[in-house]
Amino acid sequence: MPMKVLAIVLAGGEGKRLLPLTADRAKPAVPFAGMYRLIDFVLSNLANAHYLQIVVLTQYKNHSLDRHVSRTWRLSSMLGNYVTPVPAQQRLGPHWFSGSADALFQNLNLIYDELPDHVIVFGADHIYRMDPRQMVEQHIDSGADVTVAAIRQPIELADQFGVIEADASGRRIAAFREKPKDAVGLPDAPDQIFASMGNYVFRTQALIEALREDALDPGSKHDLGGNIIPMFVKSGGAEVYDFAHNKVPGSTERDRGYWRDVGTLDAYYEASMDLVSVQPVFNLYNDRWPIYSGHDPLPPAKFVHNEGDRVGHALDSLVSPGVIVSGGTALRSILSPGVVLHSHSHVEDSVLMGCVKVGRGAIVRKAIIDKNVVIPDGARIGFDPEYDRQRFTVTREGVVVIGKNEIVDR
Ligand code: ADQ
Repeated sequence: MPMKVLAIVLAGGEGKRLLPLTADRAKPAVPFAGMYRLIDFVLSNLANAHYLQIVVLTQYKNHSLDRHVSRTWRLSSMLGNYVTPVPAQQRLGPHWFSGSADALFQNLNLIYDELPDHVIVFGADHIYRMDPRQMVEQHIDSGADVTVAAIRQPIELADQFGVIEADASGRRIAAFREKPKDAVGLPDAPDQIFASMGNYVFRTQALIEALREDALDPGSKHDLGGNIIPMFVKSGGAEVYDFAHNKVPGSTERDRGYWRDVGTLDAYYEASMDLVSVQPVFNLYNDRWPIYSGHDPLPPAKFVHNEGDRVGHALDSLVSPGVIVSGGTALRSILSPGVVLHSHSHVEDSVLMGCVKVGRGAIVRKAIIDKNVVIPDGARIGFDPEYDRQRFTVTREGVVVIGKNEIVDR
């Protein structure tokens, strides 16, 4: 009998560091690369691996996330397959925004319903390709209670991750510290740490027992990384899965091991600009491990040559369906569905989300512009950092970010 596996995707993150993009949507619902939402990457990894019983736990501002998951990820139920968004239990008071372990504890009934042998618990806000079957295989072979996926990261980022120290075998986790300020580098690379990717595989019974014990602890923050994983490390039942060994069909030396936590605006921007570079590291076009998404029925993108010498064009850019480039120019940019560039407008090094309109003669540089924003005729964005800072969010790296539906003056 093959092992039965239930996948749970944690999609309740607030994503404060992505504000204003998360002002009225959960972080996993943030649009990416024109055609996707962040959650599509983890769901595609699970679906490509044929893990098709998937529960998505949502919480914070979950409206657009629920709508996206229910509309896009409707699987045929005939074979018992599903992707079900489950909102947080309606509890009032200070406990509303509870930790990830509490979210699992509140939904233990979903695990009892399926009675899986193993439970995959994956985060929802990373850009990567991964075949989770290889991790599950290692987990089953080793007999571990939990297996944690890990990747090498620069030591400066240690305080953003769960940091893993493996024992001499390189497999058993000897120590796990959530977001430490004083991490020590790896023996073979002192400038790197082994970071948890926030992706776990649990033996079902071990998970249930750990969640019950944690729920009774008044001192716990009910956090998987902060509380549950350290519990397993103490009992000796935690193993590490090295993501560097994961191989996905169609991947190359170049994109193998690519994983980005786009938790900050600058990281989001950098991952987006990779896609418009001439040779991106992340290959969106690997159709042997597709990234799935859904979108409204839209006409093809159109480039219009409308005013004498003005030829509407885009170079080194991703151009989605429904876009109209009418005598404007896009360079190294992502144009999401429904974007319109009017005559003599110029957009460069920017991400324009759905239905952004750029007026006649307007210039946009190094910006992320959220849905429906109208850039008025002749406006200049990304030229005067002081003026931009008064009106919008400007990141440390100087990226101007304009929130959804914000009104922009000239
Ligand atoms: P963080 O991402 O900081 O670190 P957390 O905020 O708990 O941890 O988010 C983890 C995942 O759970 C995200 O996908 C988030 O959307 C979701 N989530 C959080 N609270 C939730 C809730 N109550 N209900 C549903 N979903 C919820 C984690 C690990 C680190 C690891 C990094 C890798 O704790 O050890 O290194 O991920 O990015």
